[in-house]
Amino acid sequence: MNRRQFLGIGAGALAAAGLTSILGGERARAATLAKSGLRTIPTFCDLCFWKCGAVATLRDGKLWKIEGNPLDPLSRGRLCPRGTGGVGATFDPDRLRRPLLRARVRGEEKWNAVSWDDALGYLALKLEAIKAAHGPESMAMFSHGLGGNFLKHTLKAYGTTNIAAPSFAQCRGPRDVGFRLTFGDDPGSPERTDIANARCLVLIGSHLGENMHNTQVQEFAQAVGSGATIIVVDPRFSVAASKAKHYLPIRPGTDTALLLAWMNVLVTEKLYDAEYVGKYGYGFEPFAASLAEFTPEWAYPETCIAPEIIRETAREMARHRPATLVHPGRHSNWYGHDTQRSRAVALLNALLGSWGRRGGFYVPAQMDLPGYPYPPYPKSTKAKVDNPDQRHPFAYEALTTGIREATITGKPYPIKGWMVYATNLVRALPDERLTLAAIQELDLLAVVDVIPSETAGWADIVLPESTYLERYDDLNVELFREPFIGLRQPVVESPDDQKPNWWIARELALKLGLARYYPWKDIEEYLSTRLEKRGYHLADLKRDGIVLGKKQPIYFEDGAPAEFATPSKKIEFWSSQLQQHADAHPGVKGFDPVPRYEPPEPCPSGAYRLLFGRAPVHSFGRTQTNPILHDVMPENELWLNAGEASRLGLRSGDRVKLRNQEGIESLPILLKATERIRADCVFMVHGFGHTAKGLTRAFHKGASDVQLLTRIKVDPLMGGTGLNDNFVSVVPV
Ligand SMILES: Nc1nc2c(c(=O)[nH]1)N[C@H]1C(S)=C(S)[C@@H](COP(=O)(O)OP(=O)(O)OC[C@H]3O[C@@H](n4cnc5c(=O)[nH]c(N)nc54)[C@H](O)[C@@H]3O)O[C@H]1N2
Ligand SMILES: Nc1nc2c(c(=O)[nH]1)N[C@H]1C(S)=C(S)[C@@H](COP(=O)(O)OP(=O)(O)OC[C@H]3O[C@@H](n4cnc5c(=O)[nH]c(N)nc54)[C@H](O)[C@@H]3O)O[C@H]1N2
Ligand code: SF4
Ligand SMILES: [Mo]
Repeated sequence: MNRRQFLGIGAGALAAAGLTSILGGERARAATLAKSGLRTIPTFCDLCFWKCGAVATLRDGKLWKIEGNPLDPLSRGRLCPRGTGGVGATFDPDRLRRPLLRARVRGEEKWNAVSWDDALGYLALKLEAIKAAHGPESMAMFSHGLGGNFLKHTLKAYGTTNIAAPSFAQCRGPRDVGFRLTFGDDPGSPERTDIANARCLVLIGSHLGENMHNTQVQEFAQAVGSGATIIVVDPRFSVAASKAKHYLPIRPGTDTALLLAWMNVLVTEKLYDAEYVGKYGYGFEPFAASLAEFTPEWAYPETCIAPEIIRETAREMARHRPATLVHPGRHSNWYGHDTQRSRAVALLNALLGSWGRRGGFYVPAQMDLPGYPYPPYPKSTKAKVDNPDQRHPFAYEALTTGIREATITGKPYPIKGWMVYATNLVRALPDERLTLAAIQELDLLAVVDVIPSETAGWADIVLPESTYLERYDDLNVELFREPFIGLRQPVVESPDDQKPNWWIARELALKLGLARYYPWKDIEEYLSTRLEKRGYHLADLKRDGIVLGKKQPIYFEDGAPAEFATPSKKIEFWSSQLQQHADAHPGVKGFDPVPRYEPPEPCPSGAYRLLFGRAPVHSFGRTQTNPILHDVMPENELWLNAGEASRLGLRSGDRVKLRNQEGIESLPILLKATERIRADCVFMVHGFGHTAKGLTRAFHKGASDVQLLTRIKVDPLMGGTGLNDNFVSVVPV
């Protein structure tokens, strides 16, 4: 496949990367600092999943600050605001401090502190009981991020295959499936977007600058600085829109109509990259014919984007091709037919010839570092529970919401235990009511977290983890422009009785009689074993935080392999896989081999479509208690069009509540009356409105979008949960 693996060769590779001088400078700087009582320790950030290389500075043995590691290609020496505020996680007074067992009723948030031995002993007993009564598959695990690797290993060794993360069905799943159907590979994480070299960048609801994924934001600034044309499509005038030459305030949910019309212009005006399409394309002729009806005039009443603007922006994209990058987005679960929208984004890029080209999508590489040689996991006789009968045939990762459904219904077989690592399920999955209903069916809910989240509040057992600045984690073997390995290592000690995930996972395995799955004694031994296999040394990574591999050609024009892992081995303008599925299941909707437009549900009168997104200083619902980040943004606001606000007699600074289509009300939220949003929708930053009592700083500050997202549109192809068909009225408080 396209996942190119290379043997990186330490010093030689560094010289090739031109980084030896930075490396020397960094080592000299560390030596100078040491003389003045300052000590620097490299690691990588965990305030989100971008995993930026960082350097922490200790002053008199105490954690002082954290900055980017200049050697690291992701951060290039600079962290985003969240990463910089990361030190706050270590002295957050709301932190979990010791293992807790539920005192009485679930959800009451009353606990008894116990020893680790008792906590893990209890957990092991519960796991054994579930296995004995229902089989190990009835224990499910939810996990988000690298830190879950060891616990997943323990649970697989115990015998379950039901392991899921919200990053698929609630995040990038539709995008990845849409791109895989088209190019045979997905945009990846970190995305393989060559934003820095784009001459034209098209952002469709990718709100870079609010969405703070560091490398992308830095490259976005570079692209703006070098005069690239920016085209932003968003119902809200985002930060990115403020940098755009063309801002298209689209009617929410109509992006596929715009994409089809853009492609119609490129094809009818013969502006597409005919050579590229001829060389790599499959099924272009019928695809081109299918576009005929989707003229800019057809798209106008759907999108509210005038035909001349659609033509002008299409021509502008063509002028800069192949260095025109139509960003694939990331959180792509919007309206329930999102894989098809993402396929349209992929096809537009294919017409522009940007996949595999400079200024488009580069071809990433990864260091060849094998996993630890563990014994094979026990074989399960049961299929995974989340996607019975493959009803979503293109889901290639497990569906969190599928496991939740099986937990509620007991079908295809019962799920009796949840192990939850670093995901706040109650707030990450839409329709909180269903998550709580599922929890009622469990014999065991175990949560590993750093703060007493909403999900921890419902748990039978809560295990306090050391923060990322207090622990080792698994290695980050990144698939990126230049291959590299990053190390997370402890910078300070945990203040109380918190433990790192690897320790928890290993101790639990020992209690379950699974010692043979943990041949290593501690994490350093594990890391060394993996590294030494390819001639790297833990000591080098501890000193530099990173080892870089050899740069390889990353564009087709420079010799990167142009391979497409689709059935035709080409870029599929006409999807043979979707065709096959449609043929086998006549009458089943949504599997058209070329994207079709499905209009969104109309907005009821007097109501607004609820949209949500990110703020630069917060990550989801995980940073609101961080003292530093809380101070910068203590609560969220409701963006409402200024005209609508004045019609309702409301002004900025008023407190309002939102009431959704089912009458569910939010907590009070501050109003922001603004011209920066269309009149048919409202917007809020996700992650606020905490209701867990232990989150004292964040408790009842702002409102939660999740509580209002009770109508879910499921993507037939891959089971993603479209969340943008919820409508709210604004009620003064
Ligand atoms: N309504 C709505 N739902 C959404 C989204 C949205 O925008 N709106 N976004 C979706 C997207 S794109 C995603 S990716 C998912 C994200 O969903 P999640 O990954 O569930 O994100 P969080 O809600 O921040 O939950 C992370 C949890 O991990 C805990 N945590 C933080 N650091 C550590 C640590 O070091 N160790 C451990 N053990 N725990 C830690 C936090 O305290 C928090 O409880 O949510 C999805 N769901
Ligand atoms: N600061 C910060 N940065 C983050 C994160 C974080 O928690 N905090 N989380 C990271 C993660 S895991 C993810 S998945 C990404 C998510 O970030 P992105 O993938 O960039 O975007 P979304 O959250 O889906 O989209 C929000 C934007 O889409 C617009 N929008 C809503 N509906 C429509 C529509 O119908 N059409 C169009 N064209 N636009 C629409 C909204 O107005 C908003 O500007 O952010 C990442 N970066
Ligand atoms: S993007 Fe920001 S929060 Fe995420 S890893 Fe990088 S510095 Fe940390
Ligand atoms: Mo995400």
